[in-house]
Amino acid sequence: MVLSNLGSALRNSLKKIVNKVLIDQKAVDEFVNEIQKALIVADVDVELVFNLTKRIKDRILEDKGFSKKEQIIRIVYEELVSFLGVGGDSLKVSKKPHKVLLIGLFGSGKTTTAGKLALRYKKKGYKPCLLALDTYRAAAVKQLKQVGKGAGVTVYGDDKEKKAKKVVKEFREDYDNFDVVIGDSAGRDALDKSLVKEVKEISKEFKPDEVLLVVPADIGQSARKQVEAFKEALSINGVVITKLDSTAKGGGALTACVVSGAPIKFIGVGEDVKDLELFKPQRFVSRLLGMGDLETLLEKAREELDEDRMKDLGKRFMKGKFNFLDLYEQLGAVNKMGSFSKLMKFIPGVSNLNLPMDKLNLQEENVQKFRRIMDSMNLEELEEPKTLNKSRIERIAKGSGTSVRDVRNLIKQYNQMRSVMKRMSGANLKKMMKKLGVKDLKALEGMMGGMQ
Ligand SMILES: Nc1nc2c(ncn2[C@@H]2O[C@H](COP(=O)(O)OP(=O)(O)O)[C@@H](O)[C@H]2O)c(=O)[nH]1
Ligand SMILES: [Mg+2]
Repeated sequence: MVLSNLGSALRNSLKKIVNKVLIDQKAVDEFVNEIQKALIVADVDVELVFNLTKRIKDRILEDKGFSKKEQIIRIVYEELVSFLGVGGDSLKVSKKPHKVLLIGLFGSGKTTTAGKLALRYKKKGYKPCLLALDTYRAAAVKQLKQVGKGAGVTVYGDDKEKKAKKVVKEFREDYDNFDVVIGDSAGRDALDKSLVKEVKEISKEFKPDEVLLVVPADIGQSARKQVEAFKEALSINGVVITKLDSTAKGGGALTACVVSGAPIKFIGVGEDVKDLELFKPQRFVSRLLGMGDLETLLEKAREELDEDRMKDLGKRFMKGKFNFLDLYEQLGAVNKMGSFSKLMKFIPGVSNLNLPMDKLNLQEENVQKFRRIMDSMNLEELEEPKTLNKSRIERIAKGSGTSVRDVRNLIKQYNQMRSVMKRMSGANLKKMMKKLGVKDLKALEGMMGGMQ
């Protein structure tokens, strides 16, 4: 798996924040720190990392919505995609033959990529061939012939010829019959004068439609200098980054290429002739983050709690303006979330108070009973608890298999909750909680009647 360490670090951080009930400044800071670390470990330039994570953080904090979890994933996805540039176009052959020249240093993966690229064209229905322009190393022609065999394409090469431009001439009539010709040139240990001269000579004779620079991912960030040097000396149309499967530094190589201004067209993801991908930032990032996986996670979170609805409910609760229908829903959410304290965190204002929320747990038993009682109420009673008179209470007790005392208990608690919430409403909340102090939380629990 390409960049598997980076991918799993990013996925873990996203999962962690998505699973949080409350996404506050601290959670965002922690999340952003983790992302920074993961990118730096993947060899991405520190300054680039800070710029990227600052954008991510600002956007997350800007977003005041309660559907923040979706937003966070979307923001991280979008920022990473734009971080990785535009990517490559799908394979096109504008004229026959379409000529591609691969250049790069020794061992960068030119020959391997030539075979992979030929196979891609072939699979698209084109007729490609390979041209051995590496006259520098003795075994180069033989290697390309082997690669060509693996891809099932014709290879032209002359291991007696020492001048690459002459090889171009020698086989022109042959390769002219193909849809695509891919030239595999020689490398050097570094970009020196002789390499620049050779590539220029080849280009003059071959007249490539596309010059692709092949860069191995294991050089990490230093890909930037390499790409810039090649760009300055020669004209290139794009970059192929190879060996992304076998290094943890791929993040550095990818981002360094983007910064150098050369689009990444393909990525090599293995030694096999099939292991070449068109580089599409969207696809790349969504796989890196495991978007399908995250979607499932989000769905689950959404199922558990519709945050917008809870926020609205929370507000009405705080004003003491809620009826049994709201209470019913609230209790349902308590059930799903496991505790009243988790739920309280969604009520605006409460989350900032740093209360020992675990003390405010509603007992499962009571929740079930209250819900059963409310199940036996009719809509009028649910909407307007004031209409509950003696005979209605008796009917409800019977219908729900509870006692009159239980029903009265629910009504009592409902009224107490309402009056507590009313008193705590709006701006008074903070003041009041301060006055109560954490020590007096018991008093609050008492007021809430049996919530403990
Ligand atoms: N794991 C991995 N190895 C690669 C990839 N591309 C090339 N290689 C290996 O890198 C080495 C050098 O490749 P080669 O094509 O000969 O490089 P050249 O000197 O630029 O022509 C070979 O051992 C290839 O198998 C890739 O995407 N993944
Ligand atoms: Mg080679």
